[in-house]
Amino acid sequence: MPICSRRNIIFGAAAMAIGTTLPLSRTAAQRQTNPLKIPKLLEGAAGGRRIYDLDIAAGISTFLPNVSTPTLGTNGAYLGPTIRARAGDRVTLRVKNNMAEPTAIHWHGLHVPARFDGGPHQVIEPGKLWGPSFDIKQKASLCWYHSHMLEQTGEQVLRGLAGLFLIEDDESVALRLPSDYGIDDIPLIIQDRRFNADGSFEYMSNMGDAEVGYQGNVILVNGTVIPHLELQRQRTRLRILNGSNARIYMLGRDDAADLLIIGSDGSLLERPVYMRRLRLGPGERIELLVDMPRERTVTLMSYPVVANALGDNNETFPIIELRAGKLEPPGTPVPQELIRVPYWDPARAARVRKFTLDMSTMNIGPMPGPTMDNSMGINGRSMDMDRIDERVPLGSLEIWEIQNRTTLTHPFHIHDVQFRVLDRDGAPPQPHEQGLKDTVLVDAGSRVRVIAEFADFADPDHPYMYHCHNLEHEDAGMMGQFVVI
Ligand SMILES: [Cu+2]
Repeated sequence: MPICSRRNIIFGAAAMAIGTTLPLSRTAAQRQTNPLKIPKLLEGAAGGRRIYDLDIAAGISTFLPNVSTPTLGTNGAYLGPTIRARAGDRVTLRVKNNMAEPTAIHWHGLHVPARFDGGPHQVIEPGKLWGPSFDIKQKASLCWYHSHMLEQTGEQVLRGLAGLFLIEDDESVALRLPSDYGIDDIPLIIQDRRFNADGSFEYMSNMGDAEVGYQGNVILVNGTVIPHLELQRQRTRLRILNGSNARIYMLGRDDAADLLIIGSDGSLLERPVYMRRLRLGPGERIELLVDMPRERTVTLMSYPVVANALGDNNETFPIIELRAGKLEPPGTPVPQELIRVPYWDPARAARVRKFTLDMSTMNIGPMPGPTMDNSMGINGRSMDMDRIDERVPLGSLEIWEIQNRTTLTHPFHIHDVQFRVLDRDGAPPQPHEQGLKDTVLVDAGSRVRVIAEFADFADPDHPYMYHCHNLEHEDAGMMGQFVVI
């Protein structure tokens, strides 16, 4: 499939549908902001086993004034509650599928047995209940859950099947970071959407969706269009998930201040780092602290991504406005030491496992793959539910080397483990990428090495996935399966 120039066409069509001319940026007439919606917090029953009830159903949501949008949601019309648990907890998730279609719900970032991982093999048929039970055995982290239905992940996530999964541990609690959920501990699920004239989400209506991945022209944060947040405490923690199907954001503040970053996907950082701009790919998470001086407004923005890959996000637009009134200053300074991030010596790795990301239309050089029956694949092969691609010995420490042979940037995600990024084309990872991670951006033509230990859960019959977290790429076959044996 050739690449066509479609951005203007699409923006024009969508603009007509929602009655604006420049949806991503905001004109003076669109200064009207909406209070940020906060997903409900689910903590399960206290003591013993924590039980979380998740009811998935179709619903109707209102994102734009007087426009009804058919959506999917968990315990509500769109997105789902924030699940919170603590390391050491035994949890049971009772996932009921009240939709007319099958789904699968994956615990992204969680270290759990493969049969409870919620990948494409754990289908929940309509009307059925799925009840995985497992122990939380990992560090404090900002995880999430979302549809992982084979070839329908992009569409089901787009329609609303996603939510956050927060994990705390003794270390994170002792740091006394802001943790009053919805008060000074604020989730931000950033997504982009396009709307049809009838109010439904527009999806897969052009070649760009299928090749580059879905790019919307309206930003939603927790399902809120043009949101603002009235800060209640001067020091506020923002837990940010890029829950978009394919859009990469370059986050930054609209004032001169740096972002104060304290956490990545799977852990806190060793110490806070300050960065002017931070690139966040689909599936990646970041934790920020905002220490807002009194009576000011700061806007968290997305700025142009400068990686020179096709489909890069080159626009400048607001994500959310943060407003501070008269607030009490925090009584304590920001801790300068956070945690020890696990370190694995690359010299001890049992092997280097190599992966190439391939697209039939956008590869640099020839396509060597034997069975790329679909337009995208890994190591020349498209996803096949009946084929185990990799067998990883239980307890082994491995380096996974991901080579991107295409002209697009891909977010690479590995189930089961939290890894450390060793290097990107030989250079150390960015400061905000130096905590534990499960998803990493691999730039066009570049190579990323990560290191992980496959310490638990041997099971020859149930595979874990590794895949591109650009959901349109995943659905088109850029995914593979590994078992721990
Ligand atoms: Cu991809």
